Amino acid sequence: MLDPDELARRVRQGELFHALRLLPGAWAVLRVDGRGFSRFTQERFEKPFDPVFHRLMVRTASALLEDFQGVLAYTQSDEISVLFRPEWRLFDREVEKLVSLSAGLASATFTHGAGVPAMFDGRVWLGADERAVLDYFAWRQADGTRCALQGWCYWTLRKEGLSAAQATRELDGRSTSFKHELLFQRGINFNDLPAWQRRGVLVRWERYTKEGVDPRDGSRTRTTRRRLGVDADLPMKDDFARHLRDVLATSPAQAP
Ligand SMILES: Nc1nc2c(ncn2[C@@H]2O[C@H](COP(=O)(O)OP(=O)(O)OP(=O)(O)O)[C@@H](O)[C@H]2O)c(=O)[nH]1
Ligand SMILES: [Mg+2]
Repeated sequence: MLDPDELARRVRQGELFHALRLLPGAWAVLRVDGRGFSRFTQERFEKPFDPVFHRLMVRTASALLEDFQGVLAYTQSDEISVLFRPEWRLFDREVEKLVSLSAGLASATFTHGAGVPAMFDGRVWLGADERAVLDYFAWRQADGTRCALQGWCYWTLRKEGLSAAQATRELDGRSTSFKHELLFQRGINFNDLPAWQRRGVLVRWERYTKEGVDPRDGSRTRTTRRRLGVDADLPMKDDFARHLRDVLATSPAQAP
């Protein structure tokens, strides 16, 4: 019979990924993405975009930001990116914990709100400096804009009676201006659609002043607290980067 300590030592060697940690001093983003949401949303939500679905995503992003104490969260379509500063130390920066817990919390929050089981995957991104962070979010926003245009064209054609294959073929390899024109011909100006659909939204911390009464002497008190706020009308490209820089520079630290 093997000594129990020896057994544990030997078996633990199989926990190969447990030692993996986020690189010290690096910025990190946890990104979760709805699993198979093309099919999941098909019967349940309006296409291409549904404000009810979007509200569930914002609620899920808020839960992640609050629970993991990130700086900000950005959501577009069925994905959420939560940003953490280099000095962030939760869960000892263990990758397995962060990826599994973020996917778990996202799945639980969304499922609770939707009332039907939904699953998210999770992954982690590392960046050396603020420049890399801005590039990351520029990339996710550009992806969101591209998919929003594609989604609007696809579902407009489907609603006209085209099959999935026909609509896909019609749009295959087409330029951005072709897609804008396709919508315009049908009375839809892509640039006038709600910003949350085209540019995604940001959830971030904001300061507010709480008024109260001191129970000891009845005097009025004012304390500064922080709460989550949503930027639902985001700018794009360089202006989005400027906005993110402002948020990073002014974001209130965790309340004592
Ligand atoms: N109906 C509806 N669908 C949405 C909405 N927002 C996002 N989606 C859909 O969510 C899907 C997200 O795309 P992906 O993440 O690439 O595809 P997926 O099917 O989730 O596949 P995996 O992420 O690889 O598991 C797209 O099909 C979007 O159309 C919405 O508001 N309404
Ligand atoms: Mg998905």
